[in-house]
Amino acid sequence: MITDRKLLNNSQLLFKAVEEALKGGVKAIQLREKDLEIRELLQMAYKMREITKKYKAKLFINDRVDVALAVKADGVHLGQSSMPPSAVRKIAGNKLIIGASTHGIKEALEAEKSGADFITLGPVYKTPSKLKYGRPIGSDTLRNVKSKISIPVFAIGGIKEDKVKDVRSAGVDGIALISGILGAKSIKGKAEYFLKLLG
Ligand code: TZP
Repeated sequence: MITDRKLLNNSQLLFKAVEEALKGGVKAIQLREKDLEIRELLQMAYKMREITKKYKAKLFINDRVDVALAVKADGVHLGQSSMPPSAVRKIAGNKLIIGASTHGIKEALEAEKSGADFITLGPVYKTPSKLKYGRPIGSDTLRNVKSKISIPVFAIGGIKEDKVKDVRSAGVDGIALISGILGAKSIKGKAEYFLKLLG
């Protein structure tokens, strides 16, 4: 699950929501609050580290390698304008798992070549935030990328319960969600349901 505190009313509610998701079995949290100033982001990251530890879940920090290292996160998740995986590896060695956001086969191949440990690929479907994340790529692109790279691929973007079957049949290794879980009335219940569907 990826965070977006703007879907909740404040940061305290986000911490609660994350804890609910972890109770429901979510295995990893990516702290993605791109507009926060660094001090505030760091504070949130320390707190997220505490919560994820309690549930033995992984913590990823979006973009900021320095914050990821400072709070001893499990990994960092890089965007297309972040430092490339190869440069992050020079700083972090094997202290961080490196994820990379990709939107198609070209970026996926580049991320793998640059040393990413896994990629997210999407948006697969229309997302609530419409075109902010680019045009939906569809599940055929997932299938194509899976057949051409060997690092794990996580589908992202517009994934709701009714899409799980489609992305699974494309052979992806997992799914990454924001609103699918964070927008739910019962966050714990929704997380449990997604995990059941994933089998
Ligand atoms: N990258 C590609 S789509 C997306 C990101 C961060 C947003 C996913 O949000 P949602 O609510 O799960 O569609």
